[in-house]
Amino acid sequence: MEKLCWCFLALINLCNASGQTDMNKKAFVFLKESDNSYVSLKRQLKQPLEAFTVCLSVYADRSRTRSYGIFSYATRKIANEIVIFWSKNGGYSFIVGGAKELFKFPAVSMEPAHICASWESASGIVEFWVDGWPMLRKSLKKGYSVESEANIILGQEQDSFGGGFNINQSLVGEIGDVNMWDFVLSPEQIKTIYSGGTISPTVLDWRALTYETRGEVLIKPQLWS
Ligand SMILES: *[C@@H]1O[C@H](CO)[C@@H](O)[C@H](O)[C@H]1NC(C)=O
Ligand SMILES: [Ca+2]
Repeated sequence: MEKLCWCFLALINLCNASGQTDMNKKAFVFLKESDNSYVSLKRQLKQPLEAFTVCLSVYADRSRTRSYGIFSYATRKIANEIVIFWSKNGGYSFIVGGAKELFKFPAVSMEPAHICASWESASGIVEFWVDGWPMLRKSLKKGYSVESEANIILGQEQDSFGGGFNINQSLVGEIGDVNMWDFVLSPEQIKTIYSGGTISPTVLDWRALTYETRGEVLIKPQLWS
């Protein structure tokens, strides 16, 4: 009996281990517009978030021709609980709890972008960093807390919990280095991340990622690292 239990535990460990992938220097690649290709990320989160930081690298067309979702965190109550979005109106939209701020950005570069976005409930301050540079701080949703039960999706923008995709908001390009913390990274820490260093992620860890892909999603070496 004891032996049987031990075997069972060993099996569970094996399952857990195989569910996590080190995505270091890899990217999810979306080659064309679709409303059914995406990556669903599993996170470790038990309590509502009073603060967070999301960092990622994205390589996609930053022009005025097309908007697309970059990071979509939906809860049962609010589809746009956390959203990072390229808006063809000329910048990055950052949404928390359904409230939006636009960070205007010159739409000239065709280079991969490194983005860090953070929010803290106590002050409502949102920060948005592009390639290690901070945009001016803004504020939204002071006193709010972000629900922990969420669908986190890359490649599509959710209009409902785990669905409601629009082909015209799909990501065409590549995304990687997606990490999330349940606190606001300091400016020094953001610079550390931007220059390739590590601050142990607490919510999503690119080096130990649990994910599922649907439709046509390729996993390829990053072009930018
Ligand atoms: C996507 O955009 C095209 C061209 O503007 C439009 O015809 C189509 O209805 C849009 N699709 C959806 C699902 O909004
Ligand atoms: Ca949408």
